[in-house]
Amino acid sequence: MNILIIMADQHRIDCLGAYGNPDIRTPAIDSLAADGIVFENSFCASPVCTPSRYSFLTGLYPHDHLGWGNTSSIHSGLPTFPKLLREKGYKTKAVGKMHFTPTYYDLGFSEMQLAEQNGPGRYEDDYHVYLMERGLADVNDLEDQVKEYREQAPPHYWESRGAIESNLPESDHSTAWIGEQALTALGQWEGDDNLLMVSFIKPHHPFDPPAPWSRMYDPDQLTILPGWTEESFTHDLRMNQGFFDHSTLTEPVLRKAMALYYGSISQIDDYVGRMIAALRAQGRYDDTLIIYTSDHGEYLGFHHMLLKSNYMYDPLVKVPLILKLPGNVAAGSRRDDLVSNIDIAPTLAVQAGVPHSFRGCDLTRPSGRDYVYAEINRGNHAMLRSHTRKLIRVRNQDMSLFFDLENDPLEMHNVYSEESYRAEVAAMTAELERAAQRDSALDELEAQSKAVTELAGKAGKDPEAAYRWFDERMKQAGYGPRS
Ligand SMILES: [Ca+2]
Repeated sequence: MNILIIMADQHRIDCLGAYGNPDIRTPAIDSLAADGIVFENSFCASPVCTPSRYSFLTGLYPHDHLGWGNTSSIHSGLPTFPKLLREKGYKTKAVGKMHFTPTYYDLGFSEMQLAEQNGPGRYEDDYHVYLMERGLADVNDLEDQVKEYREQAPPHYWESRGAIESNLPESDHSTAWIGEQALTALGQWEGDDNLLMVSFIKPHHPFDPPAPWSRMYDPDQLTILPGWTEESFTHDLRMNQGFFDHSTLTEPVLRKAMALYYGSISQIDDYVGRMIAALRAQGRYDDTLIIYTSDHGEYLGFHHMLLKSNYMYDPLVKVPLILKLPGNVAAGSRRDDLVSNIDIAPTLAVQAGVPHSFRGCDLTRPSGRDYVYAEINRGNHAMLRSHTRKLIRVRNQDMSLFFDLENDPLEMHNVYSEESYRAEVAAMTAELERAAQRDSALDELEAQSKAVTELAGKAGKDPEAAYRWFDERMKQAGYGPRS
C-alpha cells in the first residue's frame, strides 16, 4: 500500500469547499474528500509548527515527546511512523517544510528535499539553494519572517498585514517548488511500498501568493467567516496583542488578507490536483492512502484576530483532515467524533500492517473519545474539549476560559467563573490534568537515547554563504543589514 501525505501550514478548517466554504475554489482537495472520509472534529495536539509536526510523526503529545518549541529537537529513540514503515521496507521521502531541529534530522525519512520558512533551516534547505542558483530571493517572506527586516518593513507591509503579492514568479514560489518536487518523487515510485510526505509552507503568513493566484479572489465578494467581531476581546488582547496589532484590524484589511490567503490555498489545491492526476496516470490512485491536513489553523478574523498565538479557539486548534483509504473505503463519509493528529501514526501503522505501540486511535474506526486534548507553552496553556464544552486552562488562573459550545459555538461568552458551570469546570479541569500527565515509561526510553540538539546542516551546504547571499538580495530590495 502506498501512502501520500499532504500537509499545509496554518490552514483554517472551513477554508475548503469540502468543509462548506462558499467562496474558495479547492476542487482537487474536495475530490479527495468525495473519495475519502472528512473529519469535522479533527484537532492538532499543539497549534505550533514544530510541536504539532512531532506529534503527527510520533503519536505523542508535546509533554511526552518534549519538542515544545520551534527550535526543539526530540529524542532519537522515539518511534515515528516513517521509522516503522522504513523498517518494514518502505521507501520514505519528505518534500517541503518539516521544521525539524536539526534541519535534516532523521525521523524516518530516507530522502528529504526541504523548503523551510524560518529558523536555521531557511539557510540550509534545498529550496533556498534553488533560489540562489536562480538569482532570486523570497523578499516578502524574509520581510515577514526575519525580525530585523520586519522592523524595517515599509508602511504598506504593516497596513496590509503582510498580505502582498509575492515578488517571485509563480514557477519559483515555494508552493510550486514543493509541488514540482512532489510530482518528481511520485514519478519515481516503484512497487507498492512508498511513503511520500509533501508539506507546503503556505498558507502560513505572509499571505503572499504569486500572480495569478494573488488576483483570483475579489476581496469585496468574499463571505466573512463565522466568529468575526467588530472589536477585540479584552482577554484576547491580554493574552497576546498579535503579530500585527489585532485591535486595529479592519474589515477591508481582513478581506484583502482573506483573498490572498484563499489564493495561497487554491495554488496548493492546483498541485494536489496534479498529484492526483499523476497517481491516476500510474494506475495507483485507487489503492493509495492519501491524507490532506494541516499542522494547525488560523484565526482569519475570528474574534477580530489574524494569524495565531492566542487562545486555542477552534479555528486555531481544529485542522482539516481528509483520509482517503485504499479502495476508497467509506468514500464521501463525514465523521464528527473527536480525533487528533496523534491518531495519524497508529492509523498508518495499522493500515501498513506494522506492529506498533502508538497511543492514539485508529482513524478507520470511531475514536470513542469523550475529550480531545491540546497544549502549548510547556503545558501552561492547555485545552480540553468535548462535543459540547471547552476548557482552556491557563496556569495564571484568572486567564482561563470555559465555553458552552451548545449555546455558544463561536466561543464568545466565557463562563469559567459562572456558578452554574462550576461543577463542569472542576470535572473537566481534573480530566485535563490527567491528559497532561507525562507517561513515565518514556523517561527510561529517553534516558537511553540521545537528544539531538546541535543545529547541524546538511552535508555540502553552507548556511553562512546562504545567509550572506540573501542578506545582499534584501539590501538590493532596500533593507539594511541584519546585524
Ligand atoms: Ca505552522
